[in-house]
Amino acid sequence: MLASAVAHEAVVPGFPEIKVRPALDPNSIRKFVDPLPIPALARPVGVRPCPADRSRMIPFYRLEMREFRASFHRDLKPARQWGFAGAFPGPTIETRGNEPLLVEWVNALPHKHFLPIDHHLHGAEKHLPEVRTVVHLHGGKTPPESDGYPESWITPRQSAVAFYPNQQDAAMLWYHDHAMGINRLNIFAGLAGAFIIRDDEEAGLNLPHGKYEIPLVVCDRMLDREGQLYYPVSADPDAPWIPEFFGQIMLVNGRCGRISRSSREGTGFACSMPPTRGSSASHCPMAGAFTRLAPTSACCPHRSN
Ligand SMILES: [Cu+2]
Repeated sequence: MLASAVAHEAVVPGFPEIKVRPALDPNSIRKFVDPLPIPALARPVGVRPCPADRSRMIPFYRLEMREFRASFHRDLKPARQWGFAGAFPGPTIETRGNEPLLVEWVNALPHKHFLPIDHHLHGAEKHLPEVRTVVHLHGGKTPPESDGYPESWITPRQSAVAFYPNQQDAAMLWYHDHAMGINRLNIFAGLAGAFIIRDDEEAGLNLPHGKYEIPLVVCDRMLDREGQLYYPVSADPDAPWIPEFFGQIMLVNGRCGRISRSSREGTGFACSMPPTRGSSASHCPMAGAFTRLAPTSACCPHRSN
């Protein structure tokens, strides 16, 4: 619906009711100059009794949602973002099937949102706190009380502990905000990260692993010419919600401009812009595809496109 056409005009073709700040022209971004960032691995801060079996001690993680500034490309100014542990994507949580863990999700965000809330939407009414978060593990088989129900939100300076039994097959999942009425904004701001479950069956496939396995978090974002996140709004300031849009910039692990990475051995890792775009639709708040790529030394050694 919307891509480079907005690079030079503040209109969305065919959607005059949507206001768009002058957008960054994706063709103006230098390609292959930034290395591929790899999200940090989350580390447990201790152990706690397992809610399902108090005699068993299980890893306990604590992840703070914080505001931070980081640029999406070396030629762009640092952009205001929200992220787990002050990063987008947040730290990758890695575990094994049937190895339960606990996460304390901490809301350490400001009290004011920096993206446009529509208070007419159900669950985002004016009398409610602006900044509300609750974390859902997408694809996780999670008990109801830890599943991140949209109305189980917490506000700044609150936290909630979630229990993830991980009684499921190996998979790459993702965790993300799920708060009623504003989760499209919270995810757009950066509140998402990867969650990898491993098992023996996956290990038996002998796939590339260790430093040869890189999680990729791919999503579309709309950036303005200053390199700042920009969430388009309707022409009605009282009701800024729009049904959907597609950002003109693709991010891979929080960076744009076709990132590249070479290992010390000189093996190239391919990571180019995906041909499809993710949706930032409010009712379908996918932050993007979560995938893992193997190194490409077999098919295109020493290339980084
Ligand atoms: Cu989800």
